[in-house]
Amino acid sequence: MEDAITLLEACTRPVVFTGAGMSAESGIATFRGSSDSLWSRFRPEELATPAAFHRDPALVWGWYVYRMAQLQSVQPHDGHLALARAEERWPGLAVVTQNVDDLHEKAGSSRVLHLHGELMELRCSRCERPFGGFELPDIADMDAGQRLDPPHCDHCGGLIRPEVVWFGESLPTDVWAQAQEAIAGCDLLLVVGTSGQVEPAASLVSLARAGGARVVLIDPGTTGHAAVADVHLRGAAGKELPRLLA
Ligand code: BV8
Ligand code: ZN
Repeated sequence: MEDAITLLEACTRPVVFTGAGMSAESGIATFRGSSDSLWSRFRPEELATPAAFHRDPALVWGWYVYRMAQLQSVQPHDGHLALARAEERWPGLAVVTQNVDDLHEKAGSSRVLHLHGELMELRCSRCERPFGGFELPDIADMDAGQRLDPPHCDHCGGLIRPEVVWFGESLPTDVWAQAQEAIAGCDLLLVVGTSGQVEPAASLVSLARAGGARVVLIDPGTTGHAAVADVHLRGAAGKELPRLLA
């Protein structure tokens, strides 16, 4: 731990890079690994793709409504709060996240870059107009596999979808450019809770290394990123971040 603390104390331009493991202790299942993971019931290719939505909109929309409803009942944990407080030490601290939940914002982080979009933002799948006013059901009345017909756009009648990046879709160009710029210029990348299996997000760690940054990894498991980390804190985000950033 002291190595990681020494590295943090020496850095002036850190950036944080988070994945689904960052939300695990708030009660949101990770994508891979854990038994109750979101993917254990459904494979990513089945749900998080344009083809899946086209083939079975009710299954895909029902899964996202379940995840949106779940988000209403979860809170950021001490790790999110520690990252938000770290802005006092590093004003403008960028949190580059693969997560589509709003837990970093709820904890108070003010510069969050969502590489894979945001679950609570809805838009028309045809004319791309933003869609507001969707009445979320209570999570208690739902089950993860429930099928629900998506609403229709009141402008063109297209099906409404979440503003998330599906497999095979490009990342939002402005967010991707900002993330690359922040990470290429950082002197320490704090990588928290990502298996490093999804591209191009995972390539950001090598981008940091290429820019000469040190890499501190927080993950109870081993991941591809462990091979390039200067320090690997093998613990949970909710425990390690408050200790590291105290
Ligand atoms: C793109 C939003 C190109 C949706 C997500 C074939 C066809 C098409 C593309 C591809 C292909 N083959 C490969 C690709 C590229 C593809 C890809 O990478 N596929 C993978 C599966 C091989 N990527 C894409 O398609 C991307 N787009 O390439 O576009 C293109 C270019 C030009 C023009 C057109 C297209 C888009 C990828 C984005 C997909 N969307 N999410 C939704 O959420 O429903 S990805 C999804 O996985 C989430 O965003 C998630 O964050 C992300 C990555 O997973 P992780 O965050 O790493 O989470 P995971 O569960 O895997 O790991 C959790 C980790 O936490 C573990 O290490 C665990 O040990 C740890 N942990 C657990 N508990 C804790 C913890 N750590 C700390 N504390 C704890 N308590
Ligand atoms: Zn429309």
